[in-house]
Amino acid sequence: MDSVKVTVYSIVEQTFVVDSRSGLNSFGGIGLYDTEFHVKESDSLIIEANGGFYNGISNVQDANGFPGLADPNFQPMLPNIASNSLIGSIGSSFSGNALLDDGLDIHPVTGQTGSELGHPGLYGLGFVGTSFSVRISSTSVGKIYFAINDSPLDDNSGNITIKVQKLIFTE
Ligand SMILES: [Ca+2]
Repeated sequence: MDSVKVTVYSIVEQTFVVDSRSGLNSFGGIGLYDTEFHVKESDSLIIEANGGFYNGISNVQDANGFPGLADPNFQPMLPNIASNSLIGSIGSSFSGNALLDDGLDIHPVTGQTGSELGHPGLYGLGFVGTSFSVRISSTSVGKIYFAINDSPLDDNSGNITIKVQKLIFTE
């Protein structure tokens, strides 16, 4: 008799309203947004972000931010990632624990990768944007933090609504 492999998982879902001033104090922010949402090895993490905000100069349509790097005079937390985008990490250190999508991050309008746009990493390590997914590895477990990759942050207004799901596999 043939055996059938069945994958069983449960879903934990939570929604966060993240202030567009979220980010390190040294960038004018009110602090990183601490979700208190934990992930462990082999969980699948799925993030969807909705809404835009005002960055002090112009409206940012959505969490993908602007398709380019920031003005060198206003370097955000992750200068090689799209400015005004939603960024994330597991743990509060973005330098060591920035989230990396396991899909091919592409420009939301043109479909080009960061490399094709001449900015390797533009949609890479740390970039969450409007849509993100990853299977958690043993080296990245803990709490999820968010920030907006803008500088300064203190002239921003508005919130982004972020739905975070984890799929917990039980075999
Ligand atoms: Ca700003």
